[in-house]
Amino acid sequence: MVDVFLFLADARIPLTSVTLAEPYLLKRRRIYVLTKPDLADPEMTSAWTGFFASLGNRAFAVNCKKGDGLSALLGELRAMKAEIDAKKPAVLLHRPLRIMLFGPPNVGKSSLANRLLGTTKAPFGAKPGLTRSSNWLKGRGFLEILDTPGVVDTSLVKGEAQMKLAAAWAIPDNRYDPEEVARYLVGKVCGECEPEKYLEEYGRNRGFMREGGMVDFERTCKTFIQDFREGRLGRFTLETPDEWEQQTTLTRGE
Ligand SMILES: Nc1nc2c(ncn2[C@@H]2O[C@H](COP(=O)(O)OP(=O)(O)OP(=O)(O)O)[C@@H](O)[C@H]2O)c(=O)[nH]1
Ligand SMILES: [Mg+2]
Repeated sequence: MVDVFLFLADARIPLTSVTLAEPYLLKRRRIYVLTKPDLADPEMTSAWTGFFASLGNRAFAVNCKKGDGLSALLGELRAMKAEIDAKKPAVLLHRPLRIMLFGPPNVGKSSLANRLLGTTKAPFGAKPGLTRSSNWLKGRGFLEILDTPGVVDTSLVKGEAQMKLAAAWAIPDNRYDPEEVARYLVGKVCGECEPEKYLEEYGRNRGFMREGGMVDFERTCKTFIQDFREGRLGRFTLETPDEWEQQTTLTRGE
C-alpha cells in the first residue's frame, strides 16, 4: 500500500533515531528526513545528509514547523511519482503517491504530514506519544500520507541512547532521571564545565532558590533540559556520522 517510506530522524540524534526505529522497517525505497535542523549544528546536519547519501539514500533536512527545506523534499517526491507513473498503464496514472511516515516519538511526523498536505488535520504537539494510531491523510496535491505513532524499541532505551532520547524529548518525562540527563547535557554544552557547579549557577541565575538559599536542583535540571530542547542554549548535534561505525553498541545484540 505504500510507495515510499519517509524515515524521520531528529537532526540532533540521527544515529539513535535510526537505530531505535530501523528494526521495524522493511528494506524498501526510503528517504531520510532530518527534522528540527533549526535546533542542530548546521554543519553537522550537512555532514549527516551527505552521509546518508553516501549510503545510497536520499536525505533532506526539513524544518517541519516552519517549512524550510520542504520544497526540495516535495521535488523529490514529485520525481518519484513521475517515475512510478511512467511504469504504469495510463488508466492508473491518477493515483496519489502513498507515503508512510516513520520515526521516533515527537520527531515531527504529524507536523511534516500537515506541511506536505497543506492541512492541519494531523494533531501535533510538543509531547512524545501524541499520535496514538496510524491514519491515512489526504490533502491538496499528489500525496496520501500514512501518519504513524512514534516508534522506539524500549529495550534499547538505556545508557547514552536514553540521555539523547530524553534530550530530544522522544521519551516521556517519567522514563529518565532529569538530574542524570542534565549532567550529561552540561558535558555537551560546556565540555570543560563541572556539571554540579554549572547547574548550581544556572539555577541561581534563574532565581530557582529554596528557603535557606539553596538552589532548587530538580527544577534547575528540568528547566535546563527544556532550554536545551528548545534551542535556547544554542544549536547542538549529539552524534556524528563517524559514530555510525560504532553503532553495534546500540543494537539489540549489545
Ligand atoms: N523547532 C522545531 N520544532 C519542530 C520541528 N518539527 C516539529 N517540531 C515540533 O515538534 C513537536 C512534535 O511534533 P509532532 O509533529 O507532533 O511530532 P510526531 O513525530 O508526530 O510526534 P508523535 O505523534 O508523538 O510521535 C511539535 O511541538 C512541533 O511543533 C522542526 O523542524 N523544528
Ligand atoms: Mg504525531
